[in-house]
Amino acid sequence: MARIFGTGFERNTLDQFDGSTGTTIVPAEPLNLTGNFACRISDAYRSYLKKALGSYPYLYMSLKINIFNINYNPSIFFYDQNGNIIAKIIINDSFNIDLYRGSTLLATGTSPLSLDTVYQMEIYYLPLNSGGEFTVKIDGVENVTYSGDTTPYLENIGSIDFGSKNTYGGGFYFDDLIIDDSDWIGIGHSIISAPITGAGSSAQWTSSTAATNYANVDEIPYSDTDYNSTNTTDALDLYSISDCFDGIDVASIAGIYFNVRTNYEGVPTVSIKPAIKSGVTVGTYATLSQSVSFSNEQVFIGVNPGTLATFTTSDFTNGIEVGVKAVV
Ligand SMILES: [Ca+2]
Ligand SMILES: [Ca+2]
Repeated sequence: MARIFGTGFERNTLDQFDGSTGTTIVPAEPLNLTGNFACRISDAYRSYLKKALGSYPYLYMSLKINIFNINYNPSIFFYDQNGNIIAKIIINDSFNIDLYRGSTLLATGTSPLSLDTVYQMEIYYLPLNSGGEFTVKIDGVENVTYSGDTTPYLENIGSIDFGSKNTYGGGFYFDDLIIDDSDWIGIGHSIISAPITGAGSSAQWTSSTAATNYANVDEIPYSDTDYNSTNTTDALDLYSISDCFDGIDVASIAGIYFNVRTNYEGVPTVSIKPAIKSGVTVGTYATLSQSVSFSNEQVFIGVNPGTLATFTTSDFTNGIEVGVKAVV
């Protein structure tokens, strides 16, 4: 399992995406979606939300989708790394799922969807000129599949549009987006938030304000006007987080999508790693990329650094901490 990206929109921002028209964050609860927030792709023509990915030979994806208007045909577009449209999923006028290679219809599902209903849609897309595959499952059941030539251009996936900025449109809500480069996601996945709620056991970075460090990084959505900074090797900032599983029945925890906004000024001599403290152990993870302007970075962490096992709900009642460490 290798998670590429995941979001439940619980940060109340689209800063992890790469362009949009007609896309907003909306309350999740009235839509029977997860947590506090979900994403709405407008039903106006050419409404979309783009996620740039780089270049992947194939991808698996899962999202919860709730269609509210089919006028412009809710759609998901796949682009190669050169920006060519290589495939698309279209909810057609009969509410069935159409699979396209470029502009060529490949296959149509026979189990139509309904309006105002939450489905878990899983997608596998392998763009190859021969031997490719394009499959959509609904609630764990295969709805439509095609094998053969699945790309008119390159054999890689560079970005995905939810909705469309070319033809077609949106008209749907979605949530709990998971992108993986190794296997089907499986049904029953939800993404909830564990917001920063207080000081942790280390505060070695410098607050930009008179406030305690955690208060600079606990905003939902984020604010870049207050922040913590350091240029000192090994400086560790830790924050306590909410017991996000309190009152929620959870079978298992796949992992933590750890999100950090970073930038640099001057010439830094250190890099930043996400940190998790479990018991007395502080685990650090992949170095975050930084630039002169703030950007959002995400690291997926599947193993508790203290127990070296998958996370459990008791990790959160036992006071797990999150933060950042400066490293050379
Ligand atoms: Ca959500
Ligand atoms: Ca802030």
